[in-house]
Formats: sequence, structure tokens, C-alpha cells
Amino acid sequence: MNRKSWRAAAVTGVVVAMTAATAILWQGTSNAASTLGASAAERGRYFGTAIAGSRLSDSQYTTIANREFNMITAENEMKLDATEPNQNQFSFGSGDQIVNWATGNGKRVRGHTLAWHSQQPGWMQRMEGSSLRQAMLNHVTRVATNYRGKIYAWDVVNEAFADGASGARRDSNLQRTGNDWIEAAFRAARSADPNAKLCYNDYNTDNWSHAKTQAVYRMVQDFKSRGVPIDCVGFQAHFNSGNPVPSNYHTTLQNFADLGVDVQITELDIEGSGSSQADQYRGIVQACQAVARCTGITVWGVRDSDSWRASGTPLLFNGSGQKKAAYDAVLAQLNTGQPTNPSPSSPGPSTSPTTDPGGGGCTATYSEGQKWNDRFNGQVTVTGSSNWIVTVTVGSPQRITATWNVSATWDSSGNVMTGRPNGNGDTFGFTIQHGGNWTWPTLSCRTA
Ligand code: 9MR
Repeated sequence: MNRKSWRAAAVTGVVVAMTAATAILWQGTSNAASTLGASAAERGRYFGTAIAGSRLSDSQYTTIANREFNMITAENEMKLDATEPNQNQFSFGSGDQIVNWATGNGKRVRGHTLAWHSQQPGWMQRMEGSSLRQAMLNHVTRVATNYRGKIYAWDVVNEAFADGASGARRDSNLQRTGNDWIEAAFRAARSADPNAKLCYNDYNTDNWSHAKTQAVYRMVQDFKSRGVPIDCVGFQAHFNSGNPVPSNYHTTLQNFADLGVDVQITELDIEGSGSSQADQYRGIVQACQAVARCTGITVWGVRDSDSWRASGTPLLFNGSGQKKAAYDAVLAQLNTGQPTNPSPSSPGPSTSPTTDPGGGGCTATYSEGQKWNDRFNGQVTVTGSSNWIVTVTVGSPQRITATWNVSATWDSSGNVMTGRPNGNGDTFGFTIQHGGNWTWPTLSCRTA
């Protein structure tokens, strides 16, 4: 339903009926979830974190990251200096390590970033003009091609606008190749990976009245009107006392979404502590929940000690890996959410009920959950044993991208999930990114 007919429906009262139906459906499927990723996924969004490859050997770090988050951004490993250290010599090992960790644990990946004035390799820093333009486009193409099919959304261009009141583009060697460098990068990224969402990502774009926010808004508006392939806008959301969460944050997100793009909070951290920090985090989650096209939130690191500005203790876990007040506030706020993302205009067919025959001493029954354009939720109820092992097999090109109330492991293909109880009863759920295949998964149940 487009916005006009949505409004028309509201006038005729259809909305009231639909809302009631949704509420009834929701009562049947929604429990307060116990992790950020699960709570967000049950309600149609993701909750992510940035991962540093160097910390993947720290088991406290990976335990928290694996438990709480279902979207992963490489903090530095997919940037230009990491992926093309010498011109035309690409290096994907560090980025692959993070992508493999994420997909091996049933999580999706945000790609960060293809074109940026910062963290360029030395050879690129020394380039200008048409040779730089060509090198940039080659970089976008090669990196996006390498990760084709594995990236949910790419930060195609990062931080291209100046701070302050000018509303101008940031001066950089890329900008000096011509004002159309940004749209050229988006077109190259679309050709290389047609299924990834393509985002423009920036900071200091949170306050609707700031010149930088307005300038980015006008660029996105212009891109949409001319058919430049842009799907989303990332709001980095690095806050501190000098740059607090603005009271018009929701307005900013909504206005961008109204241009016809998804909005995502991509690098959230808020310096501070205690209830003041917790309140600001809650406000951000609330603002995202209030915008149907706000598809997810990523925090920029796991523990305070992992942060790029550790002394500001800006994250949700302290240096010992314990949940902070800010964590509790975020989880509680996520748990209040309703599934507000747009449902598909032509949802896939409902397959006939999938029930394991129960030969293994237990029976697993599938029921359908919410559907969105790119994904759907499913739920499995096990009877006959509380000590079950359920395998869930999805068909190509489906991926399970989030789970809740289950302890999950994956086979090497990523198509077969083995689930065991995680202490939350005998009903669990998952999100399937369907890639056009709406078929329900196959289930089998045995006792442990
Ligand atoms: O967190 C990143 C830090 O480890 C790097 O040293 C730094 C180098 O520029 O980049 C940090 O991440 C930045 C992100 O890529 C873009 N937005 C701002 C982030 C914080 O500086």
C-alpha cells in the first residue's frame, strides 16, 4: 500500500480493522525476547554490531557478539586500505574472516565501505583526476563483486559532506574528480551486486535543522528523482555531550524514509553512563521503531573497551562484558515494538503445513509468522520431548538470518540449522531472507 492509499484507508476505517488483526496475530507470536537481535528480529528489524577481526579470538567478545547481534559490520577490514593495499592487488582475507564468522553464525553483513576520503591506501591518497575516478570505480566494482550475494547493505559512499553550516560537499581527492563521483560509485555498486541495498552513510546528519542533514537530504531526493540507484541512508549516530541525541531525531529519520529509502542507524554509540546514557539509547530505539522504513540499528562495538573511544564508555556492555543500564533500556524498548515494516504487496504462497512425522521421539510443527518484502519469520513448536534436536533445512537461495529461543549451529552450506533448547521452552523462531523463494523449510526432530 502506498502512502496515499494508506491515508485513504485510514479515512475509511480499514486501518482500524487491520491494526486489530495485527494485534491478535501478534499476541500469538510475540514474547519478550531476551537478546537484542532476537527481539529486533521478531519485530522485523535487525540489531547489529561492528566486529574487529583482531578480537575474534577473545571468547568473551565472541560469546556476547554471537548471542546478542544478528547484523555484523567489519569495523575496519573492508575499508579501502584493507581491501586494495596496492593498486589492483586486492586483499580480502581480513574481510572474509568477518563475513565467514557472521554467516557461519546465521547473521547478515553490512558492507563498510566502498568509497571514502579517509583510510585510503597510500597509492590512492596520491591520486587525483580521471585516473583516481577510474581507480575508485574499479575498487567499487571489484570489492562489491567479491562479496556479491553476501552483503545485506553496502555503505557505498561514506562521509562525503562537510561539517558546519555550508551544506557543501567535503573537499577530498574524490570530490575533486567531479561532483558526480557519488552517483558513479552507486551505479558501479549496483552493477556489481544487484541484490545488495546501497546506502549513503554519514555522521552529524541526525539533527533535521542542521545544514549537513539538509544537504544530504537534497542529494538523496535528487538521486531518487533521477533514478540513481540508492536504497538506504545510514545515520552513524556517534553522540556525546557536545553532540547529544537531538529531540527531532524521529523527524529526520521519517523525512528521509519519505523519500523512498530505508534508513538505518549504522554506528551508534553514546558517551556517558547510567540512566542518562540509558535514556538516550532508549530514545534512539524509539525513534527507529516509529519509522516503518527504519530497518535496523547497529552499535559501533561490543564492550566499552572495544570502542574507538573507549574512555567515553559509549556502548551497551562494560569492559568486563556485563550488561549496562543502557543495554536494559534498549532491550526493554525493543520488546515493546510492533511489526511495523511494510508487508509485501504480493507475499509468497503459504506452503502446506510442515510437520515432522515424529519418528525421532518428538514432533516439530512449523507455523507462519510475519512476512516482509525480502524475508519472513517462521516459528517451530516441539512436542513429545523437551530434550529435542530439530534440524531446519531451507532451500536455495534462502538464508536463516536470525533466530530466537534456540541454540543454533549450522552446516557448512549454511542451509541446515541444528537447533537445541536454550532454556526458553519448546517454541523457537527464525527469520528467513527468501531471495524470491517463499517455500517453508523442512523440519525433522529427534531426542538428544
Ligand atoms: O572504529 C574505527 C576505528 O577503529 C578506526 O581507527 C577509524 C579510522 O578512521 O575508523 C573507525 O570507524 C569509523 C567508521 O569507519 C566511519 N565513521 C566513523 C567511525 C569512528 O571513527
